[in-house]
Amino acid sequence: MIMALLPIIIAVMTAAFIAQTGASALCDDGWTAYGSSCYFSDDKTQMHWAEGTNYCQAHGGAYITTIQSEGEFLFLQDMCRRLFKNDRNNFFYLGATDEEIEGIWRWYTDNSLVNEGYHNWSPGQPNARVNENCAVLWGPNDYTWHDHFCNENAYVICEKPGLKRPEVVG
Ligand SMILES: [Ca+2]
Ligand SMILES: [Ca+2]
Repeated sequence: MIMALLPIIIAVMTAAFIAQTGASALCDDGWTAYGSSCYFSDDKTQMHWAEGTNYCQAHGGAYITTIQSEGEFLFLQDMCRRLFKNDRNNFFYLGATDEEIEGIWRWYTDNSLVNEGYHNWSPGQPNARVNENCAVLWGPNDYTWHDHFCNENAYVICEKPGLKRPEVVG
C-alpha cells in the first residue's frame, strides 16, 4: 500500500517544495528567506536601537526588520520563538520609531506610517509614553508589538532584499 502511494507522495512533496522555494528569495549563508527578503539574527548580540541600524547596515547594507504583512509577522515571530525556545523574557527591535512626532509611528526605511499598513501592537500598546520611541517585538506577549526605550540592549533582526531566484523554464 505504501509502495503504491509512493509516487503520489513524492509528487506532492515536490510540488510543495517548488511552491515554497519559488516564492522565496535566494539568501547568503546564515540568512533565512521569506518572500523577497532575507533575515539574519543571533541570540548573542544585544544593542541599542541606533546601534542596531549600524549593525544591520554593516551586514550587507541591511536594515532593522520592518513588517508589511501578517505572513511576515508570523515568520518573524517563529524566528524569535526558535531562537529562545521557551524563554520569552526578551525583545527584538523593529525598524519603527515615533521619535520625530510622539505617537506617529513610521518605518524608518521609507518613512511610511506603521498604522496605515499591517500592524500588531499588543493590547494597550503603544502606550504613548514620550520616552518610549522605538517599537519592539515583545517576548512576554509572544512577540506582538510594544513601544519601548531606544537605548536599552535588545536583540535585532536584520532584513535585506534577497536575490531573485532564476526562472525555471521548462
Ligand atoms: Ca519587511
Ligand atoms: Ca513614544
